[in-house]
Amino acid sequence: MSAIRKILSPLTARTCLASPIRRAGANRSFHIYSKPSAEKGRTEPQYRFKFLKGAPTVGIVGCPFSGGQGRTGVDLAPNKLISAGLVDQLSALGWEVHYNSQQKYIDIPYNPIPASSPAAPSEGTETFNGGSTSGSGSADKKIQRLPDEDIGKMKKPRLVSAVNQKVAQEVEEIAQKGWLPLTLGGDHSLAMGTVSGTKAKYPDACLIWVDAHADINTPLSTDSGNLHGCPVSFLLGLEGTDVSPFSEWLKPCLKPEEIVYIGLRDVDGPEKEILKKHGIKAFSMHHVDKYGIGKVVEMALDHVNPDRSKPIHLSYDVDALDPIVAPSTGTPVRGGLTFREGHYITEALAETGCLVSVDIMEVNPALLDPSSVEKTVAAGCSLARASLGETLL
Ligand SMILES: [Mn+2]
Repeated sequence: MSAIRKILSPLTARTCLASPIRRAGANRSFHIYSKPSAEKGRTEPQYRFKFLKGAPTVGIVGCPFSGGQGRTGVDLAPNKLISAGLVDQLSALGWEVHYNSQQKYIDIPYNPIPASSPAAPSEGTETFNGGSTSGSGSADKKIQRLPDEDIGKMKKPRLVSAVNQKVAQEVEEIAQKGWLPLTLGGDHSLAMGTVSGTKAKYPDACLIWVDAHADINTPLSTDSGNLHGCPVSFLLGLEGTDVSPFSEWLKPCLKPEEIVYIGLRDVDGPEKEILKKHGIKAFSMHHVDKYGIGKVVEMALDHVNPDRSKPIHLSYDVDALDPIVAPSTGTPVRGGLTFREGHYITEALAETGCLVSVDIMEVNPALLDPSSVEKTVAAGCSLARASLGETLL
C-alpha cells in the first residue's frame, strides 16, 4: 500500500514513509497523496462532478475536534477513518486524493487536549509543526493554555470559533482549487467552518443536512450550551449568533430556503419553533417511512436544487443512521436510517454531479466495544465512498 503513496513533505518524509498511519496518530504534520490507476480500480469517478476543475481531486480535511460537545473520543475519528484505508479507497474510485494531517487544529491556545487522547500530543513533551524528530525549526512552540470561559450559555466558544475559522480556511482553499473538500470530524459544530468555506467558493451552494438532530439551536435557545447543536443557526445568522468571537469571522452565508434536512427524529421545542418560523424544509424519519428514501431525496433536491443546477454541500452526521448501523456516536437516537437508506442518500447525491463538499461527522471511536467501533468507522468510510461515486454495480 505504501508504494502507491507519495509523501510530498520532505521535512517529514522519513517518519511518514516508515509508517504514515501510525505517525498520523502521533500528530506529525504530513501530507499523503494517492493517485488513481487502472490496477487500483478506476482511473476516473463513476460520475462527472460538474462543478470541480481538472482531474477529479478530493482534499481530505481531518479535524480531530470534540470541543462542540461533552464527550471526548470524537476527535479520534479522522485518524481512524484514514487508518481504515479511506485514502486508497477513494483513489480506487478514480480520485486523486490529498490528505493533510491535523496538527494545526490542535495547535490552538484554547485547546484543552485530553492527555489520554492519541489525537493529541502529550502536554509538555510533544512539540508542534513537524515534531521534535523532524528537526523542524518551528518545532519548539509548546502548547499554550488559555481559559475559555462560557459566553452566555455557550461552552468553549473561543475554541469552537478558532477551530472553525481554520476549517473554513482549509475547506475554502481546497474548493478554490476546484477540488472537493471531504471533511472528517470531529463533532458537528465543525459545519460552521465547512459550510462557510464552501459558500465562500460557491455562494449559491445549497446544503443537505443528514442528521437525527436539527443542530439549529441558537446561543440563546440552547439548553446544553454544546455548540455542536448550534451550527445551522450561526450559518443562517439567527438571533444571538452575532456574538464575539464568532462574529469576527463567521458571516451568515445561508438562506433558510437553501437548507434541507433528512433523517430528523430528535428535535427539541425551540428548534421546532425555529424550523417553523423560518419555513425550513425538513424530512424526518416519519417522511422516510411514509414516502420511502428515494422519494424523500427527490423532494429534498426539488426544494433546494430544483434544476440540479446548483452546487451541493452534504453535511452528514452518522447519528442519522440507526444505532444498529452506526452505534459509536455521541448522541445516538433509535429509529434511524437503515444502512441502505443512509447510503442511498449519498449515492443519489453523487449521481446528480452537483456535490462540491462533503462532511462525515460524529464518528466516536472511543464509544462502545471494538465491533461497534469497527461498524461505525466502516459506515463512515462507505458513506464517503458512496458520496464520491461508489456504486453497487
Ligand atoms: Mn449533527
